[in-house]
Amino acid sequence: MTKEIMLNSRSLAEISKKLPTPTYQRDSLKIGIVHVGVGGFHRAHQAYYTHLLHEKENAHDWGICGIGLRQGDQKIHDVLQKQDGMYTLIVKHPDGNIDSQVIGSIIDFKLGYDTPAVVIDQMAHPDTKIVSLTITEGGYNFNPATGEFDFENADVQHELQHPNYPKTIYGFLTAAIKKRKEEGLPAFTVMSCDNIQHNGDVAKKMLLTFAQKQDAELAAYIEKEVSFPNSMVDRITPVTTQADIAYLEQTYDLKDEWPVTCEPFIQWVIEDDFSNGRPEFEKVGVQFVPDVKPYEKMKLRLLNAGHSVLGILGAIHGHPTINACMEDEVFVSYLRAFMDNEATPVLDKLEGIDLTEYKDNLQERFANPNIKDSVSRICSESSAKLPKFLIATIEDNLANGGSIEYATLVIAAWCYYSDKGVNKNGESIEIIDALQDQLHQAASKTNEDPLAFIKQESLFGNLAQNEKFTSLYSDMVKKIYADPDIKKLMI
Ligand code: CS2
Repeated sequence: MTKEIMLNSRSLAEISKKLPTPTYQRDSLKIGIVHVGVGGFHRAHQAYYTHLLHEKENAHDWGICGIGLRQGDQKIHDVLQKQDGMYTLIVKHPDGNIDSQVIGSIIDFKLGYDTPAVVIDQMAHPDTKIVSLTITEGGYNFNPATGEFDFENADVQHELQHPNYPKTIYGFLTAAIKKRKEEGLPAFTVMSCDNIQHNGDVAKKMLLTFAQKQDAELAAYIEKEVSFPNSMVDRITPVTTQADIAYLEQTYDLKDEWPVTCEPFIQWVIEDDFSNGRPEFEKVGVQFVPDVKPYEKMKLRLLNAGHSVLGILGAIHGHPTINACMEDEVFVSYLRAFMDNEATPVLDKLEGIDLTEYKDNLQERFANPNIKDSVSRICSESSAKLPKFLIATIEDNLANGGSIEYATLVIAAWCYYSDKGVNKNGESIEIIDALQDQLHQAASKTNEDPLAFIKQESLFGNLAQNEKFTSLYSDMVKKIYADPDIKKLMI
């Protein structure tokens, strides 16, 4: 048996005989980007674009330091420490081809949950120019229905009292910005890379609201000095499986404890608004635009909402993956009808984008048989996703007199899913949601009150008062509870 090669700096020369590895001098990179939330998506997207830039030219001001703020980040920290920040990106094409390469743009990793000063110091370091975020929709700490900052969060309460021991992103950002200000260093840019409409504006509003409670003078400084560009980010990145790890071992004798797999498609559209300089990402395909909002809306309301439509309905039917849904004609037609009849009519005008082509392309991406994106990943944290991805479309259509039936079935199915936790065959569904208990409690009252689930105002606003919606919804809920064979309701 050939000897396994561990992925780290010492074995790079040997690995480079088998697959592409960084050709730039990693040890001369400075940390210009401090990135919070080093999940698969960051590693397949921003860290990949940054790697491409390093490959292309000398961009040594722009190494990345990964940051984990939660205890759950220990594992990625340990793996990346062991692998000197490197990992393999496995790009899976629809025709079965696979390209793998070693990515080198992450050069350090720091954990903030029990040593916050280490992270604050890194953010406040003179070389740091950008703090970027993929902290997921839930990490922004706003009430989905009102859009207002949630001061009831216990971690927020803690950090307001102990500003040197922050717990959420807001406590870390204010501590670091304050330190930079005191030391006379220019403010960094806060660059949100999450699937939230107006992600930069939301990050700004939340940070300012928090800072105002903590230190009004600092809040005024942030408002004046810190930039928050909005961006649209896109690359489907399923959860890494043991099979992906085994693939690298079998194909390249390479031992990588946490590679990332993704689709070939990649897109990043961002506003050119940076407080303290930026990498020349346009050289590697990133689009800089004056106003990213219409692009974000298009992506969230078609791709992310389309995913949720397939995910929730697929979970109840018993399809394990998104590509399995796309092998099912009923699901394909349903998805297209939702996109054409409900999502598209309420999008903003976009110069130069052919929406038909965009939707055709989405269908091809979802159908990629090698991506095998699990419906459980797609359905995870639906309580943070659906208000923005799907419920917003229902609200827009109610206001415009448009169709709501395709999206409403998904909400009714989400109620059944949250209540029963099983698919139509009675097999249990893995549900991952921070609000799972609340969702389950509300949904389980459906028999007594068919509207119980949608009366959760923090998710549904006042939809429970809209007669057009409630009559359609209660009819659908009754039908699903009577017979959960969801496909019968999709035809
Ligand atoms: C997915 C996204 O779970 C979800 O919300 O729709 O993770 C999606 O794969 C990415 O946004 C693609 O860019």
